[in-house]
Amino acid sequence: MEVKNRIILALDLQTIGEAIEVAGSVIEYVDTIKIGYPLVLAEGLESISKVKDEFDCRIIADFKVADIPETNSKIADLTFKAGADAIIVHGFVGGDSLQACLYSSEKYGGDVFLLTEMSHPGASRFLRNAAEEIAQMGVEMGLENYVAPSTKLNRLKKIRSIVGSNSFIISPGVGVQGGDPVKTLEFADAIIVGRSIYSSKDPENAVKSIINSIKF
Ligand code: OMP
Repeated sequence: MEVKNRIILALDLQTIGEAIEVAGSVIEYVDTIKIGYPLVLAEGLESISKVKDEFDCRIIADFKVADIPETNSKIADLTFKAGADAIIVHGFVGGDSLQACLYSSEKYGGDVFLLTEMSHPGASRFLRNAAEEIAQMGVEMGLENYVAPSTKLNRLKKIRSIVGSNSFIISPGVGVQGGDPVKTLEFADAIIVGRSIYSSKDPENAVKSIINSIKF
């Protein structure tokens, strides 16, 4: 996978109008947009195809899928049918639940991103203890795509060492949560950025300054 400028826009807005406006102002620099619950619960699953059709971009559906295999399968099928190119799936529910999403992704020609450790402080209590095993499970199941935190560089580095240099890691937490784009990209292939772009008075300028900061 190749992500333009190594930046994924997290479009966590709650109206399709604002979402289209923000995406439109940065689409020259971004070809991959992450859409999750804020937009989909507010405006419907069709938000995915609305954004995709408007900008002809890659959509990663961030539904952090974490259910029994049968339900995971339904969620993933509906997500890919709605036009998503990829879906983010939790690993802590186990290999059978992850496998259900993988089957769905194969059916629809989409990708699965396996979420390992998370970027917020509270993730240290439970998820940290399982993150390395989750990443290892991903490797054993042939996963190519992973999510790991920019706010915990030592953990991101560890996850990279487990999944290997040929895997693709996208990393959230850059900006408002405290992650640094340059340091993150030492270990990740692309950064996920939300509020630093969409809450900025000038989203285009915000993206441009991130791009300038990561050019080296
Ligand atoms: P900002 O903090 O506004 O840049 O947004 C970060 C985005 O990444 C949000 O959409 C979060 O839901 C998402 N995210 C995390 O912040 N931390 C994680 O550990 C995982 C995700 C994610 O899976 O995308």
